[in-house]
Parts: sequence; C-alpha cells; structure tokens
Amino acid sequence: MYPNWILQRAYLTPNRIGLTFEGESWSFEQLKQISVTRAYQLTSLGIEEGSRVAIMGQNHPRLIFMILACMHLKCEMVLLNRKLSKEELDYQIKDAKVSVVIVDEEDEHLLPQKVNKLPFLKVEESHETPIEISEQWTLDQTTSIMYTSGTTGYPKGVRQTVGNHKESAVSSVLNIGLSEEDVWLCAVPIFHISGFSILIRSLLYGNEVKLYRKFDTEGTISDISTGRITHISVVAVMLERILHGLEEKGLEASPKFKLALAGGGPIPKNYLLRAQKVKLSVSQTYGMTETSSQTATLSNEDALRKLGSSGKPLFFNQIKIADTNEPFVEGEILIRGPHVTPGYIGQFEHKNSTVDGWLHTGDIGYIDDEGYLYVVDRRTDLIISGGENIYPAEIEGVLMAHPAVKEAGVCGIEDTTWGQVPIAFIVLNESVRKEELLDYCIGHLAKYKVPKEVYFVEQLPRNGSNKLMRRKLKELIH
Ligand code: S0N
Ligand code: AMP
Ligand code: MG
Ligand code: MG
Ligand code: MG
Repeated sequence: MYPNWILQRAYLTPNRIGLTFEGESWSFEQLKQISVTRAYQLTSLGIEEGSRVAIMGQNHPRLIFMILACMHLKCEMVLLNRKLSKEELDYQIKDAKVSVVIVDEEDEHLLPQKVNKLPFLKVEESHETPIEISEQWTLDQTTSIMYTSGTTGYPKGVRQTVGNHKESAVSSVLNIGLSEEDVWLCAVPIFHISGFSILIRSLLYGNEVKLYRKFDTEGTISDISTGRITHISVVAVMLERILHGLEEKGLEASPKFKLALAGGGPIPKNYLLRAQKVKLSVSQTYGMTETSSQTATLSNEDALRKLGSSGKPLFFNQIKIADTNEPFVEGEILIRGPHVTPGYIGQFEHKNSTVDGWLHTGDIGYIDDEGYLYVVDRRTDLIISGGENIYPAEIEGVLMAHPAVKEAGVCGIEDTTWGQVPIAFIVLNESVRKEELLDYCIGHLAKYKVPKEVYFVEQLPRNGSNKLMRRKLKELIH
C-alpha cells in the first residue's frame, strides 16, 4: 500500500507552491482542499470510486483539479486528445466504455452529441457529498489511460498504473536530480504523457509546475531567459521555436535554467548544436505512452560527446536490441522495467503488451559500445508530426470510405516545420476534386492528420501478396 499522493504531499509540504498559471498560484494544501471538494462534488453527481471516466479540457488549473479529484476517487481516467475529430473521440469513448466524459464547457462542442457529458462547471457548482477519501493506493491500480494509434488504424487504450507513474518519476529524478527551487514549465498537453508526467512528478517531488494553456514561444523564451523556470518538456517543433526566438533576440538561457527534456520523436542534431550556442541545456529522451514517459535519457554532460543519442536507460529500466548483443547492430528496441504498462483496455484488452516481460516497441535502434541508445527509425509506418502520432491506416480508412476513392495509400514525408507530414496517393473510381477529398478528411480526422498533398495515381505499389508497400509510395511523386 502507498499513501494517496495528494494527501501525502499536502501533509509533507503544505505551504509549498504546487501550481502556477497566468499569475495565480496554489500551494499543495490548496490543491488538496480543492481536489477533495471536487471529489465530493463528483460523488454527489454519481461518480463512483473506481469507475472509469473520460476527461477532456485544455491545460488549465480546472483540468488539474478535476484530475486530482478523480485520483482521490481512484477513477480510471481516460485522457482525451482534444485535437481529435468527433469520430475519433467517439471510438475511444465507446472502446473504453466510460460512464461519463467530464469536460471543460469550452470543449463540449468538440465531443459527439450522444456522449454522456458532465461539464466542469456543473461539478464546480454541485452540492458536496463528503465521503471518506482513500488514504491508501495500490501499485497495480490504473490511474490514467491514453490512446495511442496503431498499425491497424484502431487506437489502443494504454493503462498507466500508480506503479508505472511512481517508477517513472523516481527513475527520472535519479537521473535529473532535484532541488527545492525546481519549477517545471508544462506547455505540452496534459492529455499526453509528456504533460501528465510533469504533474505526477510534481506530486512526488513537491516541486512547482508552471502551467501554460498552450505552448507560447514568447512566454517560454522569457521564462527561460529571465524567469524562474528550471525545466521544460518539449518536442522538436517547440525546441526549434525556442531556439529561433532566443537567437533572434540575442538571448541566452538563464543560469537558473537546468534542462529542456526533448522527446516525442527524433530531435534534429543541428537543434542540439544550436542549443549549446544559446546555453540551453537539452537532453534528448526516448519515451512513449506505454512507458509512462522516459525510458532512456541522455545526461547533459554527454550532450555533445553523444550527439543524437537518447542516452542510457534510467536506473530501473532495461533496453535491449532484439536478436543481438553486439554494439552498433540495428534491430527492434525492446524495453523492460516497472514503468512499462501492464496492458491495454477495450478491444485490445487481451492483447499482450509484453513478451517475457519485454515491450516490443517496433522502433529501430542500436546501442553503442558504451551502452548509449540511438533510435534510428520509428515503428513501422508511424508518422510523427509536431509530436502527434499518425498512422497511415487511419487516414487510408477514411479516404477509402469516400465513394470516389477506390484505393488509398498514405505515407509521411519530411517537413521543415513539423518533422514529418502525411501525404496521400489515390486510385479513383470516379473523378473528384482534391479539395472535396480534403474537406472530407477534415470532417473525419484530427486536423494534423489531414494529408498535406493528394496525388491521383493509376495504381499503388503492392507486393506479390497484394499488400500495399508504403515505403514505395514516395517514388510515385515525379
Ligand atoms: C507543437 C505544438 C505546440 C504546435 O501547436 P500550435 O503552434 O499551438 O498550433 P495551433 O495554434 O494549435 O494550430 C496552428 C495550426 O497548426 C496545426 N498544428 C498544430 N499542431 C500540429 C501538429 N502537431 N502537426 C501538424 N499540424 C499541427 C493546427 O492544425 C493549425 O492548423 P491550421 O492553421 O491549418 O488550422 C503542438 O502540436 C504540440 O503541443 N505538440 C506536442 C504534443 C506532445 O506533447 N507530444 C508528445 C506525445 N508523446 C509522448 O507524450 C511520449 C513522449 C514523452 O513522454 C515526452 C515527449 C516530450 C518531452 C518529454 C517526454 C517525456 O518522456 O516526459
Ligand atoms: P507515443 O505513442 O506518442 O507515446 O510516441 C512514442 C514514439 O515516439 C516512440 O515509439 C518513437 O517512435 C517516437 N520517439 C520517442 N522518442 C524518440 C526519440 N528520442 N527519437 C526518435 N523517436 C522517438
Ligand atoms: Mg501516441
Ligand atoms: Mg499557435
Ligand atoms: Mg470508396
């Protein structure tokens, strides 16, 4: 048994600041009080302890209070990506069989109409039913569930347990270190593990989170160059915007600033070199939803010597390359450790997430002769655009459902802004305008998944067994 982290944190350091947002601050004691009140209100609205709920909202203290309240109730929280289309959200809500979607009123219009919604405001204005808040948590209890898209086109709901989050936070701090003045800037979405893990670390470490509604280059630059923040989590696009801003203004990172944790996809080497010039410490990390954030992280002292590496596994984690023990030999990256998900929910509930304890990531990499991991290719077909994952099958499925489309093939191409973007190749049944197909995609898919270009072709490259060869699609562009 482990103590309820919110109660424990408020007991240990009640007066320390836990959260700041747009000039307002909350101590851990205040976070406890508000979240307990919300838990009483959720109870009076019929949310039962241990039930599965979905939560959706922009980064905002109200979202944090609701998440903490659900943690008091030991609810399994499905964190919905607010950039997804109604159809995509509908799939997740149905697959997870949640009892209700607790939603920021501003986001209500993003949800399918038929969904059972509980607006934040209704909770905040509700009566309270005082219940006994669980003081004990168990490691195998599911805290959060995040959907990650898959090769089949059907996203899988990944369980992240109390144990997974705890191990992730402990391993992280054994590598990065901790001091009382640490302030972690959270400008990544809380609905991704990149953001959610910042919240978890704050509860365990007792450090402040400075929360942004959304990433804002100007604010971040000022926080990094003249502010109090010591840490930030970024994806490549955000890092590039920060570097560009610092360079343009002739600014450097403040000596107080300790680390930009950069992950969610490959970080171009020249960003890491530019970062050195503006005295911005950056550590590349390799992490994923299935591992509740980082598995390996490069320590800053190795940043130049091991440029491009994602570092060594954090203390309790292990990494190996499938079918080899030789350095520099590329193969599938396998991960083992207490931070690895116990499995999925919904239609993939019975799919094993590990084999002999090893998570098969599908990513390709190698380990050098000193034990440093290099990720060389992402898992099959995965396109990462600005830190958001896209699987070709999801887009192909939507395109194929259009009557004018006979066959569709999607792949990613390099893009200077987003890293990669999807493009589509179509064999037509009947003539149709590109714009109509793109509008159709906009109606069914998250904006970032809509192909940036559509090519009409005579046929798609297929192998002997008629399987689409996505890697050959690019050759069709003349
Ligand atoms: C990069 C971000 C901030 C860009 O968003 P921005 O600039 O705010 O865009 P909007 O104003 O919302 O929209 C403007 C136009 O741009 C389009 N657009 C927005 N985002 C994308 C995108 N990703 N790809 C393509 N287009 C995009 C909009 O559609 C809009 O278009 P128009 O003008 O046509 O309407 C934003 O994308 C962002 O926040 N990205 C980061 C998301 C993220 O956190 N990903 C990580 C997910 N992975 C994990 O969590 C596992 C790894 C991990 O844990 C980790 C990752 C990083 C750091 C640390 C860790 C860790 O291990 O802890
Ligand atoms: P997600 O499903 O959003 O958790 O995304 C995790 C995926 O992002 C991994 O499986 C990798 O394909 C990719 N990724 C994460 N970190 C890195 C990295 N340091 N280098 C290259 N790819 C990465
Ligand atoms: Mg994902
Ligand atoms: Mg913007
Ligand atoms: Mg069709």
